[in-house]
Parts: sequence; C-alpha cells; structure tokens
Amino acid sequence: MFSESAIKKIGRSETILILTGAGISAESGVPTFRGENGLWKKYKPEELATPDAFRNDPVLVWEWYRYRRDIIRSVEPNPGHLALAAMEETVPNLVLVTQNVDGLHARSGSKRILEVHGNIMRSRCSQCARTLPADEETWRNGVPVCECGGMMRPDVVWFGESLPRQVLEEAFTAAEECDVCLSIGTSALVQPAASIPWHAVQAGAYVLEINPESTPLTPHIQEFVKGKAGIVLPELLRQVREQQQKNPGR
Ligand code: BV8
Ligand code: ZN
Repeated sequence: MFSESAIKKIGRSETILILTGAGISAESGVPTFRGENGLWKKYKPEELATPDAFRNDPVLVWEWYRYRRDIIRSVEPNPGHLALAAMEETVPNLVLVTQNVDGLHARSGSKRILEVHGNIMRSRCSQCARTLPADEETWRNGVPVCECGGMMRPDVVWFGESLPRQVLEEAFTAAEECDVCLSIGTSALVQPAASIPWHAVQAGAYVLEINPESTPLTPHIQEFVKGKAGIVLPELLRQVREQQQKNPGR
C-alpha cells in the first residue's frame, strides 16, 4: 500500500501538514460534495452555499444546513479521523487543516485543527458578527435571530467569500514549513484551500495523497495511495509505528 520511503519519511518527520476534505467524513456517513450521493445532488453549490442564495431565500438555505447538521449529529468519527488524532500524539508539529465544516476531527480528539471553511455547528450574526453554537440559537420563522435583532447565518465560508485570513495564512505557513504533507479525501478543486498542498510541493516537502481517485494534485506529488481514508490511514499508522519500533532513533 505504501512505499518503504513513505513509511520512513513519515516515521521520522517532526513537522507534518495534513489537508482533509469531505472524503475523510464519507465513511462516517456524511455525503461528500461531488460524489454519487453528493450533497449537491439536488442543489448546485452555487445555488445554496452562497451569500446571494442566503439573501434570496434564507429559510431554504437554513433548511439545507439544518438537514446537514442532523446528518452530522447522527454520525461518529471513523477510523480515518481517529488515526489522524493518534498521529498527533507522536508527531511534535502536526497541523491538521480541514476544508470540512462537520467538526468530526475535533470530536475524534485532534487538537491542532485549522477549519479553513468554518464550522456548520456555529452560526454568525449578519449584523454584529456575534457567533453562537447551534444549541444556543433562537429561531424565528425558520431562521436564527441574534440578540441585536440581526439574522444569523451558518458560520461557514460560502462560495465567493474570503476564507478567514489568519487561519489561511497559518495553513500556508505550515505547508511551507512541513517536511511531509498528507492530502486526504479532497478533490483538490476548491480554491484557495486546494493550493495549500501546492505550497508544500513547492517547498520541497514529501507529499502523499490518499483518495479513491486521482486529482489535479496527483501528477505533482511523491506518492498517491488509491483507497479509502478509513482503511488506509489506520494501516499507515500501523506501519509507521512498526518501523519506529524497529528503528527507535527517528
Ligand atoms: C473565494 C463551506 C473569492 C460551505 C465550502 C474558477 C476557478 C478557480 C476558482 C474559482 C472559480 N470559480 C469560482 C472560484 C472560487 C471558488 C472555487 O474554488 N470554486 C470551485 C468549485 C472551482 N472558491 C471560492 O469561492 C472561495 N472563495 O474564492 O473567494 C474572493 C477572493 C478575494 C476576495 C473575496 C472573495 C470559497 C470556497 C469555500 C466554499 N465553501 N464549504 C459548506 O460546506 O456549505 S467548499 C466545500 O466544497 C467543502 O468545504 C469542500 O472544501 C469543498 C469540496 O471539496 P472536497 O472537500 O474535496 O469534497 P469533494 O466532494 O469535492 O471531494 C471529495 C473527495 O473525497 C473526492 O475526491 C472523493 O474521491 C474522495 N472520497 C470519497 N470517499 C472517500 C474519499 N476519500 C477518502 N476516503 C473516502 N472514503
Ligand atoms: Zn447580532
């Protein structure tokens, strides 16, 4: 499944940057964006995950986000999430950048997480920018309202919106400083998040991609492992641990 050099590189690395996409939550039962049972099947991304869609029909947009929140509440992190959380225990500087808004990395125990597209379980006031966790929202006529009277929106980054600058800069810096980068379960299409592994490529890091299908990133990296994150990641962790036990010096 993995080359000897990949196992050695990852086993010795002190600085790892991980980018995950919807694919790592697929085995938990959270539909991906573009897959056969993709979230976008009924709607196009441009139709719902945009400021215009929210301006035109906030109740429809919130229906879609509440539907997704219900799915996320009903699922558990899968062995792929858990393997990344376990990895963080032994790698001194591991940064986990996720495009996902489902919060499953935090629920699986990962700590150093950068959520570049926000978090669906939080809402933000369109007027005063106050944020609230989902279970503290006050709903009126199909949308949550803020104490200030403003309408609240899901605290996620929509198409056409900028990513949180601070978080994105941290992700790019981590990509430029890492010696190993893992790109997992992402179609590597959505910018600017998709360019994070490119910064690692340009900085000369060892880049390994785990995905059931190749992506625009695949031709430019050191190793492509075709497979599901929930199967591949626990096996990767096992082989790295085995290699480290055989050769204790990093
Ligand atoms: C911005 C939060 C401008 C909301 C999301 C043309 C060219 C280039 C760019 C653009 C363009 N036209 C428009 C743009 C910009 C646009 C963009 O990149 N569009 C794409 C579609 C071309 N980007 C933006 O709009 C960004 N903002 O550019 O602002 C700007 C600039 C300056 C100043 C002001 C404004 C904002 C993008 C963020 C959008 N928000 N999510 C929500 O969730 O509701 S994006 C959303 O889609 C997800 O968060 C995720 O990031 C993305 C989907 O990507 P993936 O995660 O990769 O998911 P996907 O389904 O695509 O792939 C899943 C993969 O998993 C597949 O490869 C599959 O094979 C694999 N898989 C399946 N099962 C498994 C698996 N892998 C492992 N294991 C498995 N079991
Ligand atoms: Zn407010």
